[in-house]
This record gives sequence, structure tokens and C-alpha cells, in this order.
Amino acid sequence: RKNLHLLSSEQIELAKMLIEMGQSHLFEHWPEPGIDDEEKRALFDQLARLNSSYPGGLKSYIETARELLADSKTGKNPFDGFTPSVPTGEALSFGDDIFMNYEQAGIREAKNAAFVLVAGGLGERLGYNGIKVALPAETSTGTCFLQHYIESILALQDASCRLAQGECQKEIPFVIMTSDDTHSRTLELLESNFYFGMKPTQVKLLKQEKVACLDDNDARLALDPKNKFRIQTKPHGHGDVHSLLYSSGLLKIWHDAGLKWVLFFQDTNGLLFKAIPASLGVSAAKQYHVNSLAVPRKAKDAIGGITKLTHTDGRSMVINVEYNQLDPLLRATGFPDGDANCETGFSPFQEYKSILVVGLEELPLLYIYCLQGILERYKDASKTSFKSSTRLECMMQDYPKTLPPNARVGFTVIDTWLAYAPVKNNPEDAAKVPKGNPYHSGTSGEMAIYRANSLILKKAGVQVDDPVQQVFNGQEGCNVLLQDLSLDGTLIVDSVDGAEVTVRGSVKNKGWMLENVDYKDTSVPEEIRIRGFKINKIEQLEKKYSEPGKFCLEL
Ligand code: UGB
Repeated sequence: RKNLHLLSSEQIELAKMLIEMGQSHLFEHWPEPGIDDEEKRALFDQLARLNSSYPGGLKSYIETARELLADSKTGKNPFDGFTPSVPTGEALSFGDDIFMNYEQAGIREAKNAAFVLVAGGLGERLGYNGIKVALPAETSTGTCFLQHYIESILALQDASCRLAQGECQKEIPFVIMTSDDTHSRTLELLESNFYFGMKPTQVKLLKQEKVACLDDNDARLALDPKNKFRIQTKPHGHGDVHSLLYSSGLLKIWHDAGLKWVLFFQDTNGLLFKAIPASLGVSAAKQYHVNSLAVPRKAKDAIGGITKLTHTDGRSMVINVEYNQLDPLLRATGFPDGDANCETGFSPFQEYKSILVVGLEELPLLYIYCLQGILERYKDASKTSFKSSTRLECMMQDYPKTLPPNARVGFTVIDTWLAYAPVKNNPEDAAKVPKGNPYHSGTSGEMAIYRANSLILKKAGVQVDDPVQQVFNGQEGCNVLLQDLSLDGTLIVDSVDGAEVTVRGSVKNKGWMLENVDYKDTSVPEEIRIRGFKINKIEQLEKKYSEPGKFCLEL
């Protein structure tokens, strides 16, 4: 009370609300007026920010947390009354007629889509000091993930407009969700590279805010252990993207402009644009309100599966169910073998892979928000105290939980080699991954791109040598030498838009080789170290075509 004169009238109201909500411990240690006054004001500035950035304010945050913590303490079964079944979806096989038709339909539809990259995560598991979207997706060209994503969206925009066969001025909107950890460095990367060829007005950055941490089952806000005049905060999860698109007004703008789809994707998957057009085509053909990209999943793999849940009261939803919940749920509801492989050798419950196509038409925009969960780890079975402070979290893929029962929610299964190779793990952890499981490292992410390119070329009739096995950073990879009917070595044909070059003959040179690099060798740049190899460009034949036109290159 003695310190009230330090606060504005709005801050006094906030203080009253917090005391009523059982948060007086935030101020109990305050010294007499005149001591640490600036720090006291700074705490209230932070509380005001936390209050305004959360829908419903801190009161709603604390109430929701209390409910979820009470459910967790009593061990409430989130699936009570629900029966699981295999939802309907579309399994595609790369390059066949069905795939090509969906891909074509998706390219046509791309001009009606907005693309959203969730890039607020710092990537602690990767241990990289920069932002993940600045990492090269592959080191032969050095193209970073953000550049690759932007160039892919621009290529889709061009192709989509060409298919529209008329005047087409549409620019595909591109949104990047950032956080305090990534915002300024993402903006800097864009600005210093002239937005990689995209118009700056086409790109929007939306920053997610962190949320307050909680100390106990009464949802008492946690003070920062390093500063008793600050609340400890942690990220709220990738699900923030839905409420940010809603509160920024972008969803309404897109809806009013006639856009039909919003395509969400993650920060370090160099393959995803090989799978996006076909997934979009499936959404358009089936008029899905939500379509998740999935890859085949082996039964009991420690990763969630896409499941249809039908409640006794008639409600149903298609949702990702975590692996530790899926097997017991199946066993408890009449599937004695639990999560088991079917005749394909895979589980009928597919693996959700962070690409979501959401339909904008027809959907009541009010539904664009996300449910939250809580990630608490208790110290012991009494479930009275946590190992470390917790907070509410929300996930992008939980969005279908908020939809009405008649929503059409499906999925598209695409081969892993074509669709999914994220960069999440550091070299040491990746090398410890049990054989046969994916490394999800810088090394495997880059190799997957070369492998997919080779397999696509093969499908198009090009003869490509079998992969050569090598070990980098303790992980096996493929050093692939492309040998077109005429190529043994490296040939670079660099042509401007509008130049069509036909290459004939044969090329043989020393080419490019992969050389091992020790990830502990700090004289090598970090982005090279994490993949365990560098490309030694020994010899290459390079031809440039800087004018549009038709050319024939005889070698
Ligand atoms: N992200 C944010 O933008 N903000 C945040 O607060 C947190 C993350 P991770 P994880 O398919 O790969 C997800 O850390 O935990 C961004 C799915 O939940 O890579 O491994 C972040 O920048 C899981 O079901 O995710 O798991 C990144 O772009 C599975 O599908 C993205 O969110 C898995 O991804 C994902 O963050 C996957």
C-alpha cells in the first residue's frame, strides 16, 4: 500500500485484480518507498504487457491454468467418452497420375493461398547460435531456409498465374511468426538481402509474446529467480500463430480479398515445397477445412498419430494424438493389439508433420484460436510441486479441436523422402539416435535434399548412380554424384528467366567432393560444423546465359 503512489491508476487496477487472484506474493517483498522504485515500476510495465498480450488478460490466463492444473492433478482422462478410429485421408505416391493431378490443382490454387511460416522457436536442441531460418538448407549453393522458402513461394506464384491464363496480378501473402528470440535477426536477414526478391509489402512479421510462468497448482505467477522484480516468462508455443493472424486482422483481410487457403509450415524443412502443391491440390479437391500433411508412421513409434475421435454425445474431431496416449486409448476401446502395423507394414494412424492447410471460405472466423494445454512436471507423486516453473502452451495442430463437428478435416500422406527432413538435433545427439531412426540434423537435412532431387530426376528418366555411403558427424549419409547420360563431374548451367538451354554431349571433370569436417573444430564456421562436411569445389564447367532465348549447349 505504501508504494501505491508509484503506480498509474490503470496499474493500481491491475494490482487489485492480481491480489484478488491470489498473487499478492508478487509484492510482499517490496521494500519501503524510495528503495528500488524503478524496479517496481518496471515490474508493473511487464505485468501490463503480459496482461494486454494475452486474450482475456492475466485473469483469464490464471483461471485457465488453474482449471488445467486441477484436471492434471486429479488425472482427468482427456479422452473420456471418445472412441478412436482411422480418419479418411489421401495417400499419394510421388509421380503417378493421381499425384500429378493433385500437384497441378495445387499450383492452380496457390494464387488463392497465403503462406505462414512459424519461426519463433530458438532451436535449443540444435544448439545453433543464429536463427534457424538463416542456416543454409544445403551448402552446394548456400541457399538459406528463408531464401529457399521465399523463392519457392515466388515460383508458385508465377506458375499459378501462368496456369490462370489471363491477366493475373496476384501476390501471395507471406507471414512470418517471430518471437523476442528471433524477431530482429529475421528482419535483418530479410532487409540485408532485399527480401530475397519478394516485395517487402508482401511480407509481414507477427511477433508472438512470451507468457508468465507458474510456480504451483494455484497458478501463482513465478518471479524470475535472477530478479525478484520480474515475472519469469517462457514461449507459449507455435499455436500462437492462429490468434495472432486473427488479432492482426490479416485473416479478415485475406477472407475479404477472396483468398481460400492459409498454409502453415515450419522453419527448417528443406523438402516441404516438394509436397506442398499436391497437399494444396487435395485440400481443393476435397474442400477440406483442415488438411494436415502426414508421413507413414510405424506402429508404436514415439511420435503422435492422426486419429478420428468420436464422443458418445455425437461430437467428433480429427486430431494428432500423442503416442503415449494413442496405444492405451486403442486398447481401452476395443483394439486388443493397440497401435499395430497393418498390411502395408505401417500403422493406419499417420504421422502429422507440421504442414497445415486451413480453408478460409465458409469457416466462421471466430473459430480461429487455439486450445491450450499445460506442460507440468511434478516433483513427486503427490503432484503438489513442479520440477521447474510451468506455463500454458498451445500447438498449431490443435486448431481442429475448435471447429464445429461438421468441419471436413482430413490429411494427405506423402513419402517421407519427399516431404520431411527437419533440422532439429545437434551433431552429438543426432549421432546417438538408434540406427534406423531419423537423425533430423543439419547433416541429414542436407543429404535428404540431394537424395530427393536424385530420386525425382530418376523418376523423370535420368540415369543417376546409386548413392555412395559416407559417415559425417557419426551419421550415415549419401554422397550422391549425378551422372546424367552425359555428366560425370560438375556442370553448372546458369540461365536468366526466359532462357531455354538444351544440353547435349558429355562432360567429365573432377567435380565437387564432400570432405569431412570435425564439429568440434571451431576454426570452421558453425553452420558448416553442424553438418560434419564441406563441399570442396575442385573442378566444374560453368556456362552462363544472361539473355532470354533458346540455346543449345553441345559439350
Ligand atoms: N515455434 C514457434 O514459432 N514458436 C514457439 O513458441 C515454438 C515453436 P519445433 P516440435 O513435424 O517436426 C512440432 O520445436 O516440438 C516454431 C509438432 O508439435 O521444431 O519438435 C518453430 O520455430 C510435432 O507434432 O517442434 O514439434 C518451428 O518452426 C511434430 O509434428 C515449429 O514451431 C513436429 O513439430 C516447430 O517447432 C514436426
